[in-house]
This record gives sequence, structure tokens and C-alpha cells, in this order.
Amino acid sequence: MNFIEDLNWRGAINQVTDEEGLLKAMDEGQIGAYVGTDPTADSLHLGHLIPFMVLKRFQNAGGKAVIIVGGATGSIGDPRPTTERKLLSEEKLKENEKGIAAQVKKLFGANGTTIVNNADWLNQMSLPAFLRDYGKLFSINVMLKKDVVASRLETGISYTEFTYQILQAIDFLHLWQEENVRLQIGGSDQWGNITSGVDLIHTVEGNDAPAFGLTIPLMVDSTGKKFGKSEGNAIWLDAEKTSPYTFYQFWFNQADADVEKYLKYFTFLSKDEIEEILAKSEENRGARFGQKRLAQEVTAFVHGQEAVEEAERLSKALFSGDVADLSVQQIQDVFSGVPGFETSKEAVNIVDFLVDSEIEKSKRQAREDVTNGAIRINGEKIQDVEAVVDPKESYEGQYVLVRRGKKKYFLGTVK
Ligand code: 485
Repeated sequence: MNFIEDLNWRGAINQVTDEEGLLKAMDEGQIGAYVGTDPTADSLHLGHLIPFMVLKRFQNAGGKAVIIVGGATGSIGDPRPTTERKLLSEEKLKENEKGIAAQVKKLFGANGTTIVNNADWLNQMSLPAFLRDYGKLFSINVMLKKDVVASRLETGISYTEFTYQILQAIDFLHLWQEENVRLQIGGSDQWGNITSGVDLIHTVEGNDAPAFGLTIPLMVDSTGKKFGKSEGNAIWLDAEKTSPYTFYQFWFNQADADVEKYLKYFTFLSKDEIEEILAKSEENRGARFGQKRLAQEVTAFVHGQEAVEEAERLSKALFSGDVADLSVQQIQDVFSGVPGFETSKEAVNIVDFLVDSEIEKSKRQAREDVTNGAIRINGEKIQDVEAVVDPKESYEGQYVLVRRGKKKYFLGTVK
């Protein structure tokens, strides 16, 4: 399969400007492709991953990968369909640029990928030069028809955000001239900006100049929900913001109906490998074989193989209830999502402890659960209703972990 056939099979193409022209250009010699991202946050999230993976696929198909971290465009903000963006401070922007550049480096490796910042060329330009050299080449009539701009005409859009598409177009032209970039890749929301760039290149370099755009569909899950959030939180690629364990679990917990689609989108596994995995999952749905493979592949790509092993060790510990030896960091990573409560440093009777923390509704219920062996504190079964819970003795005196029944965990933070 060629680059486009592979993407089509994966369902990863929304629109392409000129499929044949692109394949021809790829056949004729090495060309570059780029993905741009604005440093609006200090980390990328799952929404960014697919375009970057498509860029990686392009690289694997023999192309050259270029990435723009948008120091200049990020200081302005790509218009959203809803409302005007708040401008970021100079310091915040710099901090975000650093975070994102480091992540991109990690994903693509130090070799073979060019990472540039558009502040390096856009920030040099004078206003008269901008208006003479570029403004003159853009028609307001065409700019107004771009989806995002059109959707903002009712509610209003500033001149600044309106002009954003010209900056992104200049970037494409710049990389076309300097880095042999012929293709720009982005999410479906980027179609307007990408085609602005293709048009600019055709205007400046001639209509036959090879310049192409490719967009990827907006990802939704099998229930039609926008993909990439867990309990309302974004899944970040930065391990400090979303722990590798949470990241792994996010994939492991996907519905059966979504596994095929996600294996195609988010892994570099071949068609044969994916078909084999799906056939195996069919045999025994409960085993979550497909989800496990998905979690392993994506976690390894983003966080490395060691993170996969660590996440699986933690999952096992959790499943078996063998949690006594976890570190404070692991407790935070694994149990950040479970119901929490605060508890004092004082040692207290187990029944009172369970009622005070609202894990049990009544003392009677608490006694019953303890006697029946349904309660574990820090992994240890407590069956004596006279037992004492001493928060100072667990997890460096910072947490008390309670399990009720087979699966239900509660995390007490010692205050
Ligand atoms: O030359 C360029 C300069 C900036 C950009 C692209 C090319 C960034 C782009 N305008 C943008 O806003 N991208 C989003 C971002 O940075 O968060 C997202 C897109 C998404 C996907 C992702 O970046 O919304 O569809 O393209 C990589």
C-alpha cells in the first residue's frame, strides 16, 4: 500500500487537495511534509497525536518530516468557531514553546526531523512589507468564505484573528522554498488555513508548483462523542499532566466497538497484524486483547516501552489488591481518579474510620463489612472490628488506601 492507500485503509483522510499529484511528487524524489502546532498549552494532547502520527507515516514512507512550533501564530491564535481567544503573555508563550518542542523531539527522535519556530521568519517582517508582499495576494472575498471566519461573522471576529490564515499560508510558502516541503497535514479544522497556503504557493511559484494539503477527520468514538477526554479531562502527552498509567488505562478501557478504528489510527501496526489482533479479540471478548495491544502500542510510542511495563505492573498490583509496596508517586498516579477523602493523622478505630470517611453509611454496615473480610487497608485485610487505623504508618504518612469489596477503592489524604 502506498502512503495514501494506507491512510485510506486507516480511515485517516478527510480531504486531500490533489491525491494523484501528491503521490507523483512522492514518487519523483524525497519531499517534505509538515504539521504545525501553536503553543497554546505547555503540552500536546491526544487531539494532536493523529496528525503527528500521519507525519510519522509520511516519514516512514520515505518523506522528510518538518514540524512548526508556532511562536508567532501562537501569539495571535487560530480563530475558533466560538469566541475570540485570550492572548497569552510573552512568558507563558515561551514556556509552552519549550514544553511542546521537547515533546515533539521525544516523539520523532533527534534525527531526521526538522523542528522550526515560525517566529524566526514571521517576527522579522515589517507591516508595510507584509501588506505589500503578501496582503496584496489575498482576496478578502475568499478569506471571508473560510469556514471558521464565516462561522464568526455573526458573533464577530477581530482583524487579528481574521488575518491568522495569511500567517499560516506564509509558513507553508516559507517551508516550500526553504525545506522542500510540498505537503501540509492537519486536522479537518485546518482545511481553510492549509488551502490558503496552497493558493499562496500557486500564486507566487506558479500554478504547476507542487503543493498539497491533507486533513484528517475529527475523531469521535462509537457513541459519537468527541474523542480524547477521560472523565472530562484532556489526555495529555506530558507524563506530569497525565501519568503513563492513566494514559495506558485510557486505551485499555476503550469500548470493543472502537478498538479496530483506534488500532488503525493510533498504531503503526500493519493491516495483517491488526487483522490478526481483531480475530484473536473476537475469540474472547472479555480478555480485552485488542484493548491491551492498543494500550501497549500507543503508550510505548508516547512514553516508551518502560512506561508500558510499569503501567502493567501497576494494573496487576491493583487487580490482585497487592498494593502495600506502592510508592507515594505510584499511589498518586494510580488512584487519582478514585473517590477521595481527608483524614487526620490520629490513629482511630476501623469502624469509626470507615464511617467518618463516608465509605460506610453506618457503623452497623461498617462492622458487617469488616467481619466479612470485605475491607482492606493499604492492601491488608482487616477483620477485627477493634483494629486501629494509623495513618502515620502508611505510604510515608501521606495516604490511606481503602478497598471495599473486590474493586472499590477510596483514597484518604492525610491532613
Ligand atoms: O504554519 C502553521 C502555523 C501554525 C499552525 C499550523 C501551521 C497551528 C494551527 N493553526 C492550529 O491551530 N493547530 C491546532 C493546535 O496547534 O492546537 C491543532 C489543530 C488540529 C491538528 C493539530 O493542531 O486544531 O486539527 O492539526 C496538530
